[in-house]
Amino acid sequence: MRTPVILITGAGGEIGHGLIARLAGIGRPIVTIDIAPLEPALARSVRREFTGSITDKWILERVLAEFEVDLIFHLAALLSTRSEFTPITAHEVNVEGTLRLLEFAQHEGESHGRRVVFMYPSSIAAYGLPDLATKLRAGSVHEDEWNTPRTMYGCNKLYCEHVGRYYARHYKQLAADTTRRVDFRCLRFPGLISAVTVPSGGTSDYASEMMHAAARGEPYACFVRPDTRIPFMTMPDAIEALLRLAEAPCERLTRTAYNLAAFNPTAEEICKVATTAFPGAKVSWRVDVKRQAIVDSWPVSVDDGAARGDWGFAPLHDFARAFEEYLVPTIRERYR
Ligand code: AKB
Repeated sequence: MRTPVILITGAGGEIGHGLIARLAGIGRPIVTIDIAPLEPALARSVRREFTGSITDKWILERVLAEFEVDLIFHLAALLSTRSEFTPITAHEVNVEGTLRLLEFAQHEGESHGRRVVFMYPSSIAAYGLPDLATKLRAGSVHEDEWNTPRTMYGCNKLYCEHVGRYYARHYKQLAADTTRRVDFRCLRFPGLISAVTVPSGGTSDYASEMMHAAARGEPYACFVRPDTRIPFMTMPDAIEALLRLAEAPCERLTRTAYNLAAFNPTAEEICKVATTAFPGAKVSWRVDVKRQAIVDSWPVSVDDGAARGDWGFAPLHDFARAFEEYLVPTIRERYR
């Protein structure tokens, strides 16, 4: 009998870094897929590494042939800013890649006679408020409000939330001999800030970029206005949320997609913390109107009552603790 493994796609990205480090401590075997080879430190914690695109059919066929997968973290995606430059590629990776992986999960479940938990990080990009005045008036938004994304990435994420729900609840409903094997669970992440990695290709990246540049003593030109406000969360809280939802009893879950919220500072508030913690920091404001329009379509905050009620989501870091206890000391140490 084969030992069930965890499959992580997009394993070399920001979430993958934190997740692999955390899972390595639990001792479950991990198999990864990423477009590039993993850093040696990450690769050491992994049983088997496949290098290639999630859209390459043969990679999933090899995983299917060689491993019994019972838990998937599907992290591979092109983020919001990058997707606007290459929308067709974004659709291929973000939608077709996800569809292939859902089908892979169904086949894995059929081969091994079990449900496969499919963890899917969605995003606040699934929302699209039409203008700044509406955004400010809307306040904290519920999962089912304002689902009219402005970006290709947001459209991709929202659509895949629905396709995942289809696999989990209605897959081949007219075929009498089909058992649904995919247990799809999705988190709508806010902007994530990590002390150990710097994001690329996203539109919430300004928060991380500002902190890391400040610690390196490099000037930073922020691409959004100082009053820009969207929700954020620390990477350790995001990883904990992924693991907690993955383990939650199925009967407790009333939805397939959950909002998460931790804190929602303005860019100016982040700048104050950065310049106080790193007195050499030089932040200026050079607004990119197109990226500004994207963050202006994302909510000020989200209602995460369902996540708290159904599976006990409880982030450790509010704004003060995120910076005082995690970001500032860890980033300072990193660049010392
Ligand atoms: C992005 O900016 O594209 C991502 C996200 C909010 O999903 N960080």
